[in-house]
Amino acid sequence: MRDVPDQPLEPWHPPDYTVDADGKVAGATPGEPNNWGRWGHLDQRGTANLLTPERVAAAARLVRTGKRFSLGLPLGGPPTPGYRAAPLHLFEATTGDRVLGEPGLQWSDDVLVLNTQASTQVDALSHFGTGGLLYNGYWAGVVTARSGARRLGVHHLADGLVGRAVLLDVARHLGVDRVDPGSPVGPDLLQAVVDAQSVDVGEGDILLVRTGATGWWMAQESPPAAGAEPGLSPRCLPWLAERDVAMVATDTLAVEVMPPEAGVRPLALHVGALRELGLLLGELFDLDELAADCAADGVHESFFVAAPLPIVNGVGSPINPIAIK
Ligand code: UVW
Repeated sequence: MRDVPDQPLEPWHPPDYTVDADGKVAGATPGEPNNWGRWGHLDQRGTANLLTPERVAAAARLVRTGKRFSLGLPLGGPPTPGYRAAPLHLFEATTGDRVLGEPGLQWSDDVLVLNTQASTQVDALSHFGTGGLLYNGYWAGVVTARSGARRLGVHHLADGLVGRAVLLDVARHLGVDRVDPGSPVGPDLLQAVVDAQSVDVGEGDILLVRTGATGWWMAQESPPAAGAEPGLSPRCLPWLAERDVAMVATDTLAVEVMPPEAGVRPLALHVGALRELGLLLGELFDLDELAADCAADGVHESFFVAAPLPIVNGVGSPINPIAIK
């Protein structure tokens, strides 16, 4: 066999911190702004705590016409934006096979092998950290290949992401089909869209920010590999924290602008949202149909329902979010 050179190794220093029996790093401090400790020392739900029964009931009262919009991309069929493998969809014991073979009862099963981040999805708070730390001071080592997310798993969100959604149509506001790839949406632009649409954004809201990216991608005959895409600048984090929103979802792969702005660490918004604020992130939302309806009737708020799968210790879940107007 030919010589195989050893891969270079990074030096590794044993951690100089202590992890307590709760899976938390003793004495860990968050960056700013943050929600560590706000819902308790052992909280694993972050801003899902803002989706209170009162807010859910108030959001349900927004329903006027009963029109429903699925914000989920098709699973299978056309390729989904991104670099993750398409779902593997297998059929077992199908009706047709039973008709073609021995007559009798007909029934079908199917099996889906799906990267939970590969299509429309919510990130669990265990999905992302930095410096060995996750939301609320949990140690990043609580997530292992053997056991999954032993803290901050997506099953903690299984009672649903339900509340008032507000669509902020950045692309329409700018008069473009899609915001340019690599172009950041900063807090001033978010506020300009809020003002132009005459909507309010407040505590516990679910923000749906449309850039046009997914619609553009899905319309391509030969979809390009994932690369640059528009998205939120990490400069939006204080704006989001001040308004105390429960979730931010976009029609992009990463919510945040890719590549990052000059001088900004990659995935800084993921860190600021998931690790510091416990702020739920939704990705690859298909917002075009809802946006067209909002533009037509001038109503940008809706009742929003999405049910993460109760995947024990999962770091994310596919969802089919529904907006009801
Ligand atoms: C990464 O790309 C690592 O995460 P996400 O799918 O949340 O953007």
